[in-house]
Amino acid sequence: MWMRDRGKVACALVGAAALSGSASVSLADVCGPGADPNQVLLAISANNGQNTGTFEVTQGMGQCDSEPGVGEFWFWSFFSQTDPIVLSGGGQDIGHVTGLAASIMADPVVSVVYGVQAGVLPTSFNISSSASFAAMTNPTGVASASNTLTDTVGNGGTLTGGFGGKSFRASYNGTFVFHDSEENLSVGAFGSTQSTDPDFSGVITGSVTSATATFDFALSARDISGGTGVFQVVPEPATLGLLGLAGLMMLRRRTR
Ligand SMILES: [Ca+2]
Repeated sequence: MWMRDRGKVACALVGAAALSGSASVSLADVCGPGADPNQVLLAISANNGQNTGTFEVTQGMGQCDSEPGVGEFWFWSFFSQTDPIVLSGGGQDIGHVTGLAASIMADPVVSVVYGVQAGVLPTSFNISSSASFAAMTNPTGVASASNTLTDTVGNGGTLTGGFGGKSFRASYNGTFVFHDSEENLSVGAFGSTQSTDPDFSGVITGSVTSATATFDFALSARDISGGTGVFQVVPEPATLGLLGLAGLMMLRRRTR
């Protein structure tokens, strides 16, 4: 599972490098010498209508690293089917987390990966990762996500998005919505299904200083959902991105 996660991180890194040409935005708040180890960079909460359980990942729990041509990035991950993170509150076992990961890359890119199981009651989950960075003017946003629903009980299942029928949101500067995606899901007995909403990109007019990737959904009792969401904010000019992509393709050809 660790290797799979590393693969996802590597894919996102390559995507980021291709789109932006070069890593040009510093992650001073995330990986710089003044970064606060207590800063929460990833949070998950579960609510069953009676109680709420939360788990937070601070900067200090993860690692900063850098790779040539990509720049610096922070990441943290957890995967365990047998020993999940239990989200509890008010003496209740509200939901389980079997997988959770986040990475924040220069340029910047914010991504979250999750695997959760609802408790004995229908459970609402919120999983969110956020990063701030030096202001960018009129950048291009790229939102990409996918998630799944599996019924484990044999009574069918539903996943209902918390953003007006969508379960993933890419937002910036705190509360400004860039794009919502990933439709409501439903399955029959022991069924499994996956969201099909396409990726989305577009120019964000004005100054952008933070990016947030959030999943929010209600999940039927004891059922399972997993997903990946990525929000990239690519500095202009966009032509640099095309040149970067072309350069990467040429580099790949040369190395074959
Ligand atoms: Ca079910």
